[in-house]
Amino acid sequence: MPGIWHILGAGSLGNLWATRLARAGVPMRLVLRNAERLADYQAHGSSLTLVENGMARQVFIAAQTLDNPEPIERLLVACKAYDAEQAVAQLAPRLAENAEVILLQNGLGSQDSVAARLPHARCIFASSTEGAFRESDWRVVFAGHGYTWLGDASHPAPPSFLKTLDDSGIPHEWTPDIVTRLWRKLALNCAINPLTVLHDCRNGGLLEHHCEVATLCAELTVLLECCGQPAAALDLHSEVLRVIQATAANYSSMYQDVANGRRTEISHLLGYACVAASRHQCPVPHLQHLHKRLITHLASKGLRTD
Ligand code: NAD
Ligand code: KPL
Repeated sequence: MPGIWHILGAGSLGNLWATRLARAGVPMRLVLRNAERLADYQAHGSSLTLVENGMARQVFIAAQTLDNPEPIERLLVACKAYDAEQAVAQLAPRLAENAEVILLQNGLGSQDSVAARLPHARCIFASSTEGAFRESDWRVVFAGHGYTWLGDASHPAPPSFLKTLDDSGIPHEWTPDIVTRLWRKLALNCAINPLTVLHDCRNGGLLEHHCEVATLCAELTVLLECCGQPAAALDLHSEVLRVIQATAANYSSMYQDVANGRRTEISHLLGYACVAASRHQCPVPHLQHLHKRLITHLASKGLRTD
């Protein structure tokens, strides 16, 4: 069915995208995990609520389960990085030849795993600085305006759906350097997020741990260069300090996951960086030590360490 967007992952970011697209009249389906979840959605009036600048707006969106037979031409994957591959595998038989699959996951690793499962689809990677959280099921709060970069490292031509994003008011840019952007964001997240968890502080609290941040940035810079990502390494330390200052009052996403007893995306952030360092024989003792400390901390809270 040309033109229809299927949204897999009806969580914070998925619902932020779904409500804005639906508001602009874009035909779409939420793809829910099972019949129970679909029944719950229908009992809530088959609608999502978007809260933006304190104003709540209800948007009606059709939904279906993973095993619905409808073919999929365009799929937005908004699951966590650790769920993306398995969730997409469940939908793979429904994907049309040359379907477009947009991957919103943070960190690295999940995008390649998904792409390997879908050799006949066009996988488009995304990196977003927008912020959203779920106030309750089916109700999402637009918490931070930002930008989404999209790109396909193997095909530079932009897809036709960018016009739909314009019409839906989703700020975005098409970039051939999406992998560089994802590496840069991963490095920022590795320098900030684990330390906020271990020091139990807001991002601004890291200004009191200046030396630790500087040491991690120095190692991350060398790692990015070893991994063939020199552009992602440029002025990393200054950028990390800028982000710490600009988001001083915020709790990092990893801090919030831990505080709420949720699984973190550690394997696709710090874990991915440490594995890449071993593969390139790049010494990163402080990053490895940080990874071990974070794993110990997560385990002490009864949280998953992968
Ligand atoms: P979330 O946990 O709020 O939502 C994920 C949703 O996916 C959940 O509703 C979950 O039930 C669903 N899901 C998982 N497996 C599924 C399956 N097999 N079938 C159907 N549904 C399934 O997560 P989020 O905060 O929206 O984050 C999604 C991704 O976007 C993450 O990688 C995150 O790092 C990234 N991101 C989030 C934000 C944000 O502000 N929330 C900002 C930038 C990037
Ligand atoms: O992206 C972030 C996060 O919290 O995940 C920032 C604000 C950059 C901190 O690392």
